[in-house]
Amino acid sequence: MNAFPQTIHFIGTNTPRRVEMSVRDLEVEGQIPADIEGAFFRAVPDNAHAPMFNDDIALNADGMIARFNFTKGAVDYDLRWVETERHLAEREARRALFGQYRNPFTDDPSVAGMDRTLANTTPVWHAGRLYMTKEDGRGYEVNPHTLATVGKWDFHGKLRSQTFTAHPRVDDATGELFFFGYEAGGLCDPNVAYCIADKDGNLVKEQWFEQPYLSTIHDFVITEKYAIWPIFPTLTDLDRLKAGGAHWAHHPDLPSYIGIMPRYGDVSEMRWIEGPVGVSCFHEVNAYDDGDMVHIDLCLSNTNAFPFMREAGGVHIDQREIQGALTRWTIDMSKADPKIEERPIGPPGDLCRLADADQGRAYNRAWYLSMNPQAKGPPMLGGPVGANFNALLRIEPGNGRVTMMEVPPGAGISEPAHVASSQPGHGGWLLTVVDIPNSPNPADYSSELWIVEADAVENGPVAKVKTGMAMRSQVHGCWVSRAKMDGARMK
Ligand code: V55
Ligand code: FE
Repeated sequence: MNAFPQTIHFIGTNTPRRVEMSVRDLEVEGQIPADIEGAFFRAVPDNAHAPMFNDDIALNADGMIARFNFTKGAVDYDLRWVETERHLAEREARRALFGQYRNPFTDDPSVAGMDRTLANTTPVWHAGRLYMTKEDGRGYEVNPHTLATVGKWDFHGKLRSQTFTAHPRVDDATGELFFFGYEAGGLCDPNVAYCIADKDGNLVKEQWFEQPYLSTIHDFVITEKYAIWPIFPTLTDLDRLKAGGAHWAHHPDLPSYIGIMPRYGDVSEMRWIEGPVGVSCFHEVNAYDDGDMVHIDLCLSNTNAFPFMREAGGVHIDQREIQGALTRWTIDMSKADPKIEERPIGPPGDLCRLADADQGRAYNRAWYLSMNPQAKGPPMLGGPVGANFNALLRIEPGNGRVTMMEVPPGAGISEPAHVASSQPGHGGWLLTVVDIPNSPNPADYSSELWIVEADAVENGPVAKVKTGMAMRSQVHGCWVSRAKMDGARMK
């Protein structure tokens, strides 16, 4: 049997597509700006096989890596499976062998002990190498030219952590990669590995610390002085996993925390600051320090945005009832007992992006996705939470100025990538895939790549790449300039 369940995880933009491809010279409407020379890599999880369990979720789909390659105004498209150990074992067996999301106790006995990571969340570029990452395992190196899988990356045998976050941070000024891995010692291990790789990709520091509870640490932030882990009460539990239960359950009665330490310091300097109860966040926009004050900007909501993580914790609220805001947390590090001061700085939303040069520094603009309050009709189904965003926002966090790009009725929009401009004073460009419905059938839509002026999102796209296809939902993406592609370690 190889039939897919008809749940939210397999319909709309989650409809299994499962096709590797290479297409040259996609149809382009309008003019591609000359600055856009390079590759837009995207993680688009898809299902090589029907799942073992009918209640499977979109986060449990095999990693695929997509690339829009822009050269001289033309755009080519390539899409390949990430050939993880798991993907290859299932390809050989011609069926799913791995069971529930991040629960090895539900696997076929034939794969006991095998690495379960799917490398399906974020393409990461650092020091001339491309990785596909998922927070439950190490990254897989991928050849950026051929998209062939090279293998699991352990920093030339130096990395101890068994996991690598899907949200490392690169300091654009120093070229260093700051990253972490939680459950670093294996399933349900409370240890978090905090690591730094230098601009050449050498692992120069790895230290482990314990988190206060077994939370999902999806993202973190750096400033010029600090490394900061905001953590939220969505927790795992070994006994629940052994009983065949969910990896994550949200705990509405527990507090959030911030772990903060000097970014080049020792983990013994970590300070834990208690935050609001029951809240949730998957992505931070940015953080920066200003004297003793540290500002952390987060896509915060009053409960977990994933229905299956809420339900596993007994939280039953409709997706449309979730409240949130782009939120600034400020702490005064000169205090013996710093408190979090909280204020909203923008509408609710997620999938935030920043110009590379603004990472960890005071900044005056960022972009993220939201629900347009004026949009008529239901959103495009699909994506990790089951409904896609339908508005792209540009925010000036200093003054709260917000501008919005709308999409056609019923369309969905995916996380943009920012491309810097070579012209001084020009804010660059955003690339974002928009899925536009063709009929009431949720699987019937056309995916277009829109090119938008980053400082004038309200004007809509200056060019559209018409793929002629319905593409599976993206999670995250990254832009790699032609100069970086030319400097890749792999040829
Ligand atoms: C996220 C995505 C994941 C995952 C955990 O976007 C969290 C959040 C695509 O996989 O495993
Ligand atoms: Fe993420």
